[in-house]
Amino acid sequence: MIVSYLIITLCVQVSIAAVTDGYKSYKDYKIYEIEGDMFGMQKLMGYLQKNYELPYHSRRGDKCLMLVAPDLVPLVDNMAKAGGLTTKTIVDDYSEIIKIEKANPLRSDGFSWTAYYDVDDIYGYLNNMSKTHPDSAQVVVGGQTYEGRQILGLRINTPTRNIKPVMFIESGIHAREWITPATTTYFINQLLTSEDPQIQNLRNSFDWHIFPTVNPDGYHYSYTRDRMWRKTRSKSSWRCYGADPNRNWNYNWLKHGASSNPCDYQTYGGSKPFSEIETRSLSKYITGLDNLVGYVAFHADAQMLLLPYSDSTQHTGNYDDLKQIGQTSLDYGFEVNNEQYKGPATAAEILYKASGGSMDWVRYTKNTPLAFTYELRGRYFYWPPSRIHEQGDEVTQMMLGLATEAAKLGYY
Ligand code: 0X9
Ligand code: ZN
Repeated sequence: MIVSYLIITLCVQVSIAAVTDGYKSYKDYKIYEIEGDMFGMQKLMGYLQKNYELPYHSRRGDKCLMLVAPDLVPLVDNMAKAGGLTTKTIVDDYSEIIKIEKANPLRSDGFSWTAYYDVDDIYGYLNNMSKTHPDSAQVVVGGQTYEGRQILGLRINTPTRNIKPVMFIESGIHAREWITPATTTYFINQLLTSEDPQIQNLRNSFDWHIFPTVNPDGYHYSYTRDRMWRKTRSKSSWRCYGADPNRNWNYNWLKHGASSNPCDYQTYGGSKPFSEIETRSLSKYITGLDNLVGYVAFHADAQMLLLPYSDSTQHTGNYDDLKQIGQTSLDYGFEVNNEQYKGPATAAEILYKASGGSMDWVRYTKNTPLAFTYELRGRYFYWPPSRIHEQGDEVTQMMLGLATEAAKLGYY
């Protein structure tokens, strides 16, 4: 009784300390790298997850990265010591990282790839591109959001007599994965302005439907209120908000790696499949696409290429082809920055089991042959704005590799 009272008091104090004027500054929050005994690690993580809201934690191999509130530091230090674990401070004050990301938000010459922008600026960029390339690019509405926004994308379909295969790109479904909308607009820019004949050929080969931010409410909230926000912004209970839009699709909903607790900060699957207007409306848009040959989702930051199905280690249908196409895609990407991605493999094989995701629903309901999820690079969702172009070039080449190998195997 006394212990739980203390825990509740501590939790309340943690949230009060961190939020000023509705903006969560993450002042003095630390990124800890915790290493050591597996049993001790499980105990520590289990305890923290049960009793506190951890805004971020990620496990890679035997190391764990965690964002620790200043009030929690003594507790984590003590528990780690008792469990035979070592802790190392990677970032002393996470608010400094957020400041770097927000520096120089709008350049006088308009949109760029040396800064991160809020939704309206991203949408402004899409509108500009449709105006400057009226014959080939058109703004499309993929769906609606809880807060009344539209999910806007750019359809790039250069005029030809033939009907082209459709390639869909979904980005930013997780609000805090900022590198994904930035990389996606970079890719759009490459498709529309590159003088490289291979990229021009890539542009002309498909009817592209590209959505840089399919969770714009969440992204705006992450941009203006809470950098670590991942979900949508619907009201899910009397005091909690949002569902994980990559756990809300109607395929094996809530079976693996999803929470049924509306207050879960990370993976609440929603009250029912497609409870979120974002996933519901976007799924209708996708249902209406004839000739959908490819569905590509961009996430961050596990540096992997994932294949369907995310909650299974079984190899489905054209798995061998997907593996070959995915490997070529990664090889093309590697040429740019010598960066190695894990996979291609299912999430269940190399990350964790997760049901209710978009790629799996699309693959299952539309039997879309080319279905991929790219986990881009970064750490604790941070990627320096001055280096967005690195991942932009990498992804452009990855898409070229994907298309090249898929063509070789006769997919279009
Ligand atoms: O958990 C996720 O949704 C993805 N990882 S992330 O760290 N970006 O949150 C993995 C997605 C795997 N794909 C599907 N579940 N469809
Ligand atoms: Zn994600």
